[in-house]
Order: sequence, then structure tokens, then C-alpha cells
Amino acid sequence: MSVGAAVRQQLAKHAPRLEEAAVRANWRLKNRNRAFSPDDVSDPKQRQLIDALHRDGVVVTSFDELIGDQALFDEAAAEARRLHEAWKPEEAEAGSKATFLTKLATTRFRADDPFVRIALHPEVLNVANGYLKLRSTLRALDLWHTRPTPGAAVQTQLWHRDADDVMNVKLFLYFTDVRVPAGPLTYAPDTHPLGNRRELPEHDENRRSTDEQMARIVPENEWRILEGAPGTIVFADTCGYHKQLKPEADERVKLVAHYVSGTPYVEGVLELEGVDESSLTDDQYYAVFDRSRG
Ligand SMILES: O=C(O)CCC(=O)C(=O)O
Repeated sequence: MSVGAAVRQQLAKHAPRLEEAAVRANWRLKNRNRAFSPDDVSDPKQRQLIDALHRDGVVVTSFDELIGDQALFDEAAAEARRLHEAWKPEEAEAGSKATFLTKLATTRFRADDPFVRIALHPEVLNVANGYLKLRSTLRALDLWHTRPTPGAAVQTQLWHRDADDVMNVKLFLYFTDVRVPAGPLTYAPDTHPLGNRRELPEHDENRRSTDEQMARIVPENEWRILEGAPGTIVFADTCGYHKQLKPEADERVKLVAHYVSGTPYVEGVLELEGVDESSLTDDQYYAVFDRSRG
């Protein structure tokens, strides 16, 4: 083991906050060529979203408030409805994610697909980039369908945090009415990388925690159960603790867009066809190609 790695290991053990700060500083250095200042975001509503995301790791808005293009929402919602109606249950291994979650659309999209236009919308990128303080890459884009299943909570229905980057942003856009029976995203505020509650709860061998274990770090009355009508948008840094509340009676359809830095810990999984490079803003160019226009 190198001296640097040994020092980091000791730091992680004895001063985890310091170690995280060091990792973040190094990450920022590596991403400095794509730095983005939230001060350049002039819209006060977007600034508020960025500030709340900084403070809590999660924030809620709506398509209407952030983007406001009703025709684009209607087009995306119609496509989500079409894909949802075409869905047929499939065999899935007991206890696997596939028992309760299907990606109705994933990986390959045309650039003019309404889901892509939403994920690359300048207002959306401003929030993701303003929080990360860098021009992010759109790593993945999916339309999720989740549904109730018998038995106890499994997989992402248990508390966990993602290890896909030093910090990330996910946008969740609801196409169905998501109330408690449909299992909303549930977030433990302040557990994100910029938060003050970075202690690890007790967990199982897959690093997933029960409600009791999580409540010892963040009391249950502070958890955010992110219910919302169609058109609700949630931004969250899923490097903080979250889960899907186990759905008991209802289905949920939502768009999930995942934004990362230029040095994530996981590969990108998005293939866009028919991109007109000349029509892209500089932020969109980074989001699509993971580099500057050059
Ligand atoms: O389905 C949900 O709401 C949970 C999402 C989740 O675990 C994730 O995106 O990492």
C-alpha cells in the first residue's frame, strides 16, 4: 500500500469527516476544468433549490415551477402512459429488485425524446450543476415503474446510500400521483456528503439499514416522505441515505435522471442517437459528451 493510501486509511478510521473533505477537495481538483459557479445562476427560484439541496440533500419543486413548458410535460406524460400501459408482469427471482421495479425505458434514446429534453433542460442542469459546482454528465436516464409486492422491504426499499460518485444529483419526475400507498422516495436529510449527519447506521452485509437503525442517526419525524402529484420534481443527492417506502397498494411511474461529475466511480449507461451538437449549450454539451466542446 502506498504512503498516501495508508494515510487515507488511517484518516478514514480516526477522522472520517476530514477524510471525506480531503476526498472531496481532490475530486474538485480533478474536475476543475468543468467548474460551475452557482453564483452564475440568476433565477432566484433555481438559487433557492440549489441552496436547499446544499442544506438538506433533497428538495422538491414542480415541472410547472421549474420548467413551465406544459407541452413538453404533456408529451413526456403521454409517452410514460403508453409505456406503462404496454407493461406486462414478468417472472423475477424472489427478493430481487425486478420483483418491484421495471425500467420501462432505459439506456438508448433519441435526442429529441421528451425524456431527454427534460433531463437536458437548461433549468434542470442549472440546479444539478449549481449543487455539484461543476458541469455534470447525464450518466443515466430511465423511466421507472414500481409496484406493491408481498413480504418485507427488500433492496432499495431499505435505507442505503449510493456509492457512484463523491456527490451526485438525481432528478425524479413523477408521472403518477405518488402518495404513501405508492411508496414515495424517502430521504434522511443532512446525510448527504455536505451534510452534518454522515455517521454510518448499523447495516446488513449489503450496507442496507432498517428503520430502527436509521432512526438512531436521523429521528423518524425528520424523514422526508416525498409524496407528490404528477409533475412533482424531486432533486436528491442519493449519496445521502434514502429508500423507497415500501409500496403497499399503488403503482408509481417516474423519470429518473442521474447526474455525476467527470470522475464518477461507475460507468455511464446512456446512448443518445441523433444529437445535433450545434444546438447544444455548453452545459448540455458536457452533460451529453462528458467533455467541453473543445
Ligand atoms: O425508488 C425510490 O424512490 C428509491 C430510489 C433509489 O433508491 C435510488 O435512486 O437510488
